[in-house]
Amino acid sequence: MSSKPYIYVTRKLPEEIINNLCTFADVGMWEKEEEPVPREILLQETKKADALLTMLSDRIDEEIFQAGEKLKVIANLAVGYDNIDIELATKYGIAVCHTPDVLTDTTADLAFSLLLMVGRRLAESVELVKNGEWKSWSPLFMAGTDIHHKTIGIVGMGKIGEALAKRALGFDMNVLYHNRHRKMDVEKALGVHYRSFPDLVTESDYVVCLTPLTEETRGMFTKDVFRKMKKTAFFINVARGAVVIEEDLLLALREGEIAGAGLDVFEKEPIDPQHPFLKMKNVVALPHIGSASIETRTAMMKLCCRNIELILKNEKPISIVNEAVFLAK
Ligand code: 8YV
Repeated sequence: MSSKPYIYVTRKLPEEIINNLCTFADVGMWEKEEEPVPREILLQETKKADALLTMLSDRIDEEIFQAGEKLKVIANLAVGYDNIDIELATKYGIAVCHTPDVLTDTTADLAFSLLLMVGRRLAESVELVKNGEWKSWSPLFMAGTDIHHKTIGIVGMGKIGEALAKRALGFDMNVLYHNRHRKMDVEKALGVHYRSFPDLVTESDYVVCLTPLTEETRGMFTKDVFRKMKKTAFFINVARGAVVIEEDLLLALREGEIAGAGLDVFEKEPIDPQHPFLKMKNVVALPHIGSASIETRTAMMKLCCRNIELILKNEKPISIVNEAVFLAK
């Protein structure tokens, strides 16, 4: 039997990444690129594993912690970790690592792209030309809404929020934000303005949700919130689908309470191809690609590997969620 630790990777990753893990561990991997690992296999592999490299689609709960008798670390390929029961992981003494920082700019780029897409009706315009429906010109043909001099309201002023604010300022937008804790240093450095959540949604032309999914934020965008928004305003979500009551958003879009939505995330992913969102002209839907650039996904994978390596060597990891576990050792 090998004396090396065993790492199980729950989705097919590039050879270069796996080779790097193989320098210090034995590695098992779910070989399918587009299908999540079946639960029974994940449980079986966890029994042998010192470390798991997981995806957002893997539910990591008590059953996993109980199966993982040798399990020391779970490295999640995402900055978010709402798929993992952190409190229990901590109780079981299992370190949970994630991938902040390396995806900040890429995710902010995507959020701002969605804003441009919905405001200037870009997806609709591309579709129209491709379908041979560009027949004439009229003064208001495909006229959208300006971006410059409009107000963006950022809900969740973490690192991605700050990076988005910089992009918005570069487009001459007025930037409002809401966050659990007011950030005077960011206000001073960037010239952005704090608002209560109700004031932010009332004043903004583009409301962008960047907040992590927690028990506090689950379902925070309700019909009352959409009703407070301007009828000309857009809602953009690059956080998690479950921060929104999707039925309420659908109703707000149908009844003209808001002008449109740009959604990178959904309560159920992949979204059902029959979902009513996908039939609406004023909805731009993306397949959860916030951090999906080759450079960033590579950096995220490398960060997961490095965190695993450090934890297995009993050294301080770069990005741990439940630091108490590491400090307790
Ligand atoms: C990813 C994300 O696009 O990091 C997160 O929390 O939601 C995104 O970066 C993706 O889910 C990678 O796992």
